[in-house]
Amino acid sequence: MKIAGIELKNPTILASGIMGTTGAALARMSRNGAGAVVTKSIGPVPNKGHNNPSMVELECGYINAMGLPNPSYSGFCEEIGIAKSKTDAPLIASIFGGDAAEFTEVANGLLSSKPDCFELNVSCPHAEGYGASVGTDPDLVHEITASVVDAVDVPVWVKLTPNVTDITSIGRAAESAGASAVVAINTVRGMAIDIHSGYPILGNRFGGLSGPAVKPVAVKCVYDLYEALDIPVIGVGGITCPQDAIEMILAGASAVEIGSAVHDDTQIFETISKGIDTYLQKYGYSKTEDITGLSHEMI
Ligand code: RRO
Repeated sequence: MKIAGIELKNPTILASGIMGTTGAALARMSRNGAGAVVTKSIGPVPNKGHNNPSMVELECGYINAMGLPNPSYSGFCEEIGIAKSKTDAPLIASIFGGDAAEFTEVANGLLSSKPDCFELNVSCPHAEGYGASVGTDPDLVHEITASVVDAVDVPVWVKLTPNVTDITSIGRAAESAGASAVVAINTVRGMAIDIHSGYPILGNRFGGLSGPAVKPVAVKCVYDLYEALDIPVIGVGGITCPQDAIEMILAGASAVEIGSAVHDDTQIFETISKGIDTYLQKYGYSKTEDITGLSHEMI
């Protein structure tokens, strides 16, 4: 299936996160059935990230403040090369920066490793100067997206933050700047406190919530973006089983990304793509596109 400029093996994609930190891990996820894989976000300079604990499991999902750890674009090119040599699944490079010039520098710096697509991370909820502070400003999102689209000859997707009043205004900014798709959502800003010590549990004190708790937030964002935009929406947030993926597709997703659930089951891509096929057959549809956004007709 061709979506937003790339040929996916199936509609399940590894979301950006720690499973995308090395070429070997990316290749393993693709061997486990991912239709495409997204790298951990790569920035302009090497960064060791926030202090531990940086990721903690809660009852309802995970909370993290990894703090954008990465070896910079020059350090990561080799990992992309390794991933690409071990698999034929499309590789999507997630990148971040503080402004259009930095995003474009990172994209240009990765071009020699030939990623199939770029995903612009303008949405990390706990990154000073990066992330959500960038992705809540439609003018900045437009400028960043336009600059990267102009610099590269592969599709550019933009990953949006739910930590805004109106996600569609940010989606429209990305679309009008030439994005091939928007990806919704990055994590929801949150916090957890240890009641015995009184300390916030994350080294950074607050962070981004993912997993089942955020699924209804993601479904609403995908639903609204599908209504507002003409480019594909990639749905991500709390998908743990085929039913969750189907719900996201009915809301308007052309494909889904899976992040937190991979930590519990690295075979989840195959389970979910087979489950989607079973659902399509049961209700007499031939492809995922036939049910994308179907819930919008139910009025
Ligand atoms: O590295 C992180 O702390 C991180 C990133 Br870049 C992101 O986009 N979302 C998130 O929850 N954590």
